[in-house]
Amino acid sequence: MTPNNNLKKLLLTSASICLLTSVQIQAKKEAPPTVKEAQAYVANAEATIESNYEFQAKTAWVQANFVTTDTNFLVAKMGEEATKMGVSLALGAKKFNGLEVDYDTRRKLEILKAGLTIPAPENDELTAELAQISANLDAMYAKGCSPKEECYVLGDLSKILADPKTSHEEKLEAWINWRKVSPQMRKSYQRMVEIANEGSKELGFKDTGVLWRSKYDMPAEDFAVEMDRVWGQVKPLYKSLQCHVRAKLNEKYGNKVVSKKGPIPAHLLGNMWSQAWGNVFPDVAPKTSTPATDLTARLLEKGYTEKQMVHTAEDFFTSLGFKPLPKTFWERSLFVKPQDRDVQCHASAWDLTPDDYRIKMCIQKTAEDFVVIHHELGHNFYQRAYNLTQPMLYRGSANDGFHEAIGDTIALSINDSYLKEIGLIDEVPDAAGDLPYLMQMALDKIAFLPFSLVVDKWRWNVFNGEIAENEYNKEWWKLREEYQGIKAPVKRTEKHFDPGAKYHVPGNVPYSRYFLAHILQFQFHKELCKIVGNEGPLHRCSIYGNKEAGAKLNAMLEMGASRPWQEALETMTGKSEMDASAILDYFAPLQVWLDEQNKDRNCGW
Ligand code: X8Z
Ligand code: ZN
Repeated sequence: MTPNNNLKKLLLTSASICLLTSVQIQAKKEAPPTVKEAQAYVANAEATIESNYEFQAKTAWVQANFVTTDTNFLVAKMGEEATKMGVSLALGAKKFNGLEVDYDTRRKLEILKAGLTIPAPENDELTAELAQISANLDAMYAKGCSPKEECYVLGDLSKILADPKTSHEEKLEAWINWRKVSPQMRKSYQRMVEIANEGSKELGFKDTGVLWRSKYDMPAEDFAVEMDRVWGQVKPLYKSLQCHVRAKLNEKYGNKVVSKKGPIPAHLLGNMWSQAWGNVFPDVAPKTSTPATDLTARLLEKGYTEKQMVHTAEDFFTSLGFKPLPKTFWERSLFVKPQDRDVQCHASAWDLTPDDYRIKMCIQKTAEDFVVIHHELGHNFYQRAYNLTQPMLYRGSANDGFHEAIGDTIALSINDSYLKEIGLIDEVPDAAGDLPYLMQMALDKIAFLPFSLVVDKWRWNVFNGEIAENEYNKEWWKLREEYQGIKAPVKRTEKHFDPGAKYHVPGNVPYSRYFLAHILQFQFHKELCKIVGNEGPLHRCSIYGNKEAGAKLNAMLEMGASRPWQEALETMTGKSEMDASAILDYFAPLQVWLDEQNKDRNCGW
């Protein structure tokens, strides 16, 4: 189901066999474990997970497509049983700690131990309470209502923020309104943290943040250092971008609204969370003789429907040699927001059986959503590649960042040469169009990086107790200011719970994966572009139609989670290290331009 990894599969595992497993474990408690027992344990765990997966995925699918009190009830029940199962499997796997076993058995035991995202302790009441809280948080976000039952449509509010022509007052109102849905999550969130931490401790992790960081084939402490190392590589580019955007927004709105110094007010960056800034492009774009292609306008002019946008994305994958998605994908996916019911509109990709793939998305006919469609299909093609080749516990990505990177890697080829090839534009603009294109990309890809760090730095510190409940919001904005150089446009207090207004917080989806993905996708793109024989700049390279590039990509996808991610990366790029030099190469011409623009400005905040 949604963000697609082993962990979700464990969450989707049911109770009946769970009991059997724990009984077996208890019966064998006395004797020291043997290699044979470890192997049998793993085989049993895989069978258990597999036999329950479909039922649980379908329960979750129905709830996400029909958010009602009844489906919430069902999903809470299912979550409760799934967590029990995951905890039981993890505790059972722990029993084999220190035992020397073959590579696959060891790897699978480790996957079982760190499989859950929000574990409960071995206690029925607490497990039930946790499942109820998780389901409620998720539903609160999907419904988008304040405690006074004023309800908001995120898509509509987002349009106000995205439109450069709406006033800053209108933007502020939209920004504030969406944040009325989250204060009611606060108490539940705090309780969830308490219970999940207790669960994590029982599994042998200091807190839930440590659990999250220990899924990367390296010690948890090293992972945080690795993230900071890579952020250090790209930070100068981000600072230049922030500096230029702030100067341009200052020109547009005046000193009273945007100061020339200090952080930028968060409602003016074209996005509800100021996470991707592509919508302020018209205000900050380099003025060159050749304007950038307006893809949204082209899609509208050509009369693209939502479904056609998905077909075009699928065609990119098939052009690389991937088989088309099954017929059921088209019959069962959700592409358009229904008018008559609540759905969880946050886009997601699902694998319900090894031949049932779907996306669920409230598509808007914009360039932004055209890219998100590629993102989602990347999940589906990854899922199918490993579902057909790997055993249950390896049916996931090399790490969660890889899953998030595949569709985005494909979408890096959505440039003018590709758009001409598929008839969306008639002529490829000359090189003068490159800077605007790079600016458009940087507003989305570079602006995103510090945001993706903030979301998990905040949660890591909540889980380890450094951020107490009475400073949730203050600390959120402190991190937003420190890393992103943005600030809340109006006073926020501890009555608010602004992290909860971002899907992944109530949804408990770890966010570091997107940081990793934004770095990795440029590494992948660079390598694939070598294969297609690209000799020009990276932003002009499209891998569309190249079967050799597709085969290279597929080789990595088929590995699933069977090897450490460093090896998967090596298969693809020849190097086992995450490295921001590809993203820096890509944006090198923009960095030069930004330096020139910023030379008389006071950058930093
Ligand atoms: O949540 C998503 C995808 C589903 S995995 C739509 N993304 C993050 C977000 O929307 O915040 C993609 C980029 C970042
Ligand atoms: Zn995704």
